[in-house]
Amino acid sequence: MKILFSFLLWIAIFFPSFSNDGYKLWLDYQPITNPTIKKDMADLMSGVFIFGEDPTYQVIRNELNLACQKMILEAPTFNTSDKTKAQFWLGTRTQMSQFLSMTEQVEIKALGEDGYWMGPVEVNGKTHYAIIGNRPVGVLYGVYNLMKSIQTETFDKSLLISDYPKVKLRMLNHWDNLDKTVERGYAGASIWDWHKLPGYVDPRYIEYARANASLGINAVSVTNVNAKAIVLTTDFMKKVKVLADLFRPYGIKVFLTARFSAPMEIGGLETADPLDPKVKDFWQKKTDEIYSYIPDFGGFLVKANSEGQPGPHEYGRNHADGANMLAAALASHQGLLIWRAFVYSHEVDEDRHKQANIEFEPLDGKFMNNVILQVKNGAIDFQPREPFHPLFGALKKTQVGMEFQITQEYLGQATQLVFLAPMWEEVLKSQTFTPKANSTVSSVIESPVSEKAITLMAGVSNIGTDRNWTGHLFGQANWYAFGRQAWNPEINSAEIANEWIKLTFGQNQVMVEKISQIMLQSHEAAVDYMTPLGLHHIMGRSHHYGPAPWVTGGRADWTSLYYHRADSLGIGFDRTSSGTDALAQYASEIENEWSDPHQIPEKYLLWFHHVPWDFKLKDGNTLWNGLANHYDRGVKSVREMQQTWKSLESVIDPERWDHVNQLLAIQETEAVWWRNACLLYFQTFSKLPFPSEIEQPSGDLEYYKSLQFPYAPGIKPNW
Ligand code: GCW
Repeated sequence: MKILFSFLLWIAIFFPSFSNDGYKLWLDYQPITNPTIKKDMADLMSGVFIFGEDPTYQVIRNELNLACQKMILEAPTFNTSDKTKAQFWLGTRTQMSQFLSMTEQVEIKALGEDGYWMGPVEVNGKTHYAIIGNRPVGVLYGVYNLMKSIQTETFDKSLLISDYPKVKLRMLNHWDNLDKTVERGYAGASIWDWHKLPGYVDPRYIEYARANASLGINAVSVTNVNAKAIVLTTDFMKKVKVLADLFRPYGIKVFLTARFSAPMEIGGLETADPLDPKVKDFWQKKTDEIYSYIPDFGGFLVKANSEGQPGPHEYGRNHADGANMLAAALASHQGLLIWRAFVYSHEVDEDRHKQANIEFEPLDGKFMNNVILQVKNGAIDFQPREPFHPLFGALKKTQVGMEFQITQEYLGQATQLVFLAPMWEEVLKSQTFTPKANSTVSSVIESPVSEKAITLMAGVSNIGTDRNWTGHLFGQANWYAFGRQAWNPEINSAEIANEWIKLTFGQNQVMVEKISQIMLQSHEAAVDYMTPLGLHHIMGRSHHYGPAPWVTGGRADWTSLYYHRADSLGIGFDRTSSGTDALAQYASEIENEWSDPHQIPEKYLLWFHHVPWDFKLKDGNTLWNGLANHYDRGVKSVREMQQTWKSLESVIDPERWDHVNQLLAIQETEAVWWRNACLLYFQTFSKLPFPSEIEQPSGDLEYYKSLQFPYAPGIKPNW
């Protein structure tokens, strides 16, 4: 048997030709080649003792079994009787207290409910390697960290490591509809099979839970924020209960989206007025019923009075009235109410950038303490690059959580490789100057505003039924990055890329560096060929696929012209005091600097200023030439990514190599399309020639305008 295993191992190492469809994500547990790490792992696994019983410990056993058999081709030995003989101890602080010094206990306790401590523990002259948490789930997180360090060959058994998440709720938001379509989903259908639940449990649910737990993701809302009331019916609760029971040992809580008008749609009431006693009663009973099925139900996520979703405004009430009514129903169960700040009204003719602040600033301090206001990273809508949302910092007495979008609605969907960690890092590191002088967006989301407040980072999922989960293999890196940044918003993108690449493709150093280079240049490249210098919202109508800066007609703030405002004099949206004055919503330090077109970081120039075509950029170029250079640079950068990938053909298995290679070819075509379409269109206003140093945009503007995409994925039904 051993000989056969060694033979297979040899083949696996020397022939990358084994096919790999990406299904196993970053938990593929390839055989370990480094002899020291392999020996250390084998030693540890020769005697494993788990203190006590808990469903999460069964998850740990399963994971160790799987990982060992794949990485060292041997199953671990679980010692159930004599802990002193075991090399490897796992348990909670209380379970292991008699073996820990006072100082160690204090130190571990300080790591909080999800933290873990791992390293050598001396007991009666014998050294055991221990992973200790305050709860079993902390131990599980430690186990995943151990597996990561073994796979990436960084494990050092003499090191003491402790870690804890900086954000309490690390959550995926699925925009999955009940009929298996996914709004803005590009990776196939929804993984939730509501029709077959509760009877049929797809094995994929467990793989999903493992992947999330390995990153520390501890909450998921499984239904679309454009919600259906049926989600709150008894039959549906029975289905959700199955998922909640499955996810519990992985430390994951389930949330549902609540449709504000549910009291009318499924409760037989004539109103959904949040101050009406019958409405309150409906929600209280519904909530109690959910908790009778799912005792640790997370709570509700609500989109109200936004893009046609019902909400408290219908009854002359404000967002706090609506949120607090639901929060009150959840409070006795320790449930949370997550209210989205992505609101903009159909009636109000106001710069969309300003609307959330206009609605929520007056309500600061009026929300119950189990309410979290979930704010998108920027004020418009997940554009390729946005300045941070002015609500971060503006609200001082309301808990604000971050909403990032992992699915690439505006960033190439599933045909483009765009690593999002650098974009999120840029937002998280932005200085807000409020509530404190040295505040950053990450410090705002990491800090609870009151003793009971819960901090939150949410990401709109990019997961679907595609065999590799995310459509584009590199979409997995964005799921991974989200989890890592939710755990620690201060982590840098290069570190995340490095980890993910090693877990996904192995340890070949040259390969790791090359893939890292591709990933780290990809976001800037996309911004360059899509929306450089602060341009935004110039994509195709409704499906949001490809360039369409010419979109006009219909609701103004759904058009492209509304945002770029190109004319014969110049281009850009004046949001200074001479325009819509959206800049006034930021701290004065920012307002002052960004109000000056010569001082504002150029990446935000056209977001806040309408400037003439001959405006001088910092490098001496005119705006027109600079714009053209950016578009062209983006295309060149994609070609570089393509070449780098091609150079890796011999070191990556053909299945994944070819998959990415084909998609990079599409990305190159799409980048050229963006550049040509946008530059040819903007030239109709600037009337200027393209700079000679760029590849001259070719093609016919009318042709680009005529393109239709009736099969583009991810469109909301009736949208
Ligand atoms: O980004 C926009 C999307 C809508 C989405 C909305 C939201 C769920 O185009 O599809 O609806 O944002 O965040 O609510």
